Amino acid sequence: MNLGKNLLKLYFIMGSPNCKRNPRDVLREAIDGGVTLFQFREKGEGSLTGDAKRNFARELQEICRDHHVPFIVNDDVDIALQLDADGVHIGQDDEAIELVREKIGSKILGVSAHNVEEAAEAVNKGADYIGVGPMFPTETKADAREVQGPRIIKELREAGILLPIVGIGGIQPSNASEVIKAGAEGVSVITAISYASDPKQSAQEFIDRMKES
Ligand code: TZP
Ligand code: MG
Repeated sequence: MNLGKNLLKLYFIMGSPNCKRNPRDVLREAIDGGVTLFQFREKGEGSLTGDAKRNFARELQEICRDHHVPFIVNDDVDIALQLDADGVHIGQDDEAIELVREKIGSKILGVSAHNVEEAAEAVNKGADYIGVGPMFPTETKADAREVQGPRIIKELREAGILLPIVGIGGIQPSNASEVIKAGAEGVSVITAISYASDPKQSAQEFIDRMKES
């Protein structure tokens, strides 16, 4: 699928463990501030499973639908298909890329990549975009790899990777433009928005600061 030019610009990722307030309100406010794409990532301590996970996903999907923001599901291809989500994001330890592509047809497929080899494989196997990180130190993902910095995005571009890229990990309004300048189409953000006292204002700040780059 050819992703719209600005679809990846401000890619908000969230699950219930990432929120100190009602996640539905956090998502609505973040969208009001300018989020362009949303990923449901229900992971970590206290995360929902089974029917509760699916029902919660459906609620967030409806909020996205009401605001015309595409809804992506992390890892869980079954839920994505049951809900007719707009896409799926998988990591290197999840199901094989080609298998997921086969299951989801033309839905959006995002793949996490950490080096040129993984990025090239994602391109060859039909990913629509790649997520690259961690850009900066983060406490949100317990098993995050070593910080790579925006430099890795520049390296991927220099190696001929043309697929849309989003940076991830420790991204704040203050460092987002470094990621864009390195060659990314957008930034993926969890806590800088989900923990913000004012998610709308945080999202707006991201958009404003990225205009400068
Ligand atoms: N993958 C690499 S870092 C990360 C994920 C899911 C966590 C990003 O969260 P935050 O709060 O934006 O640093
Ligand atoms: Mg995964």
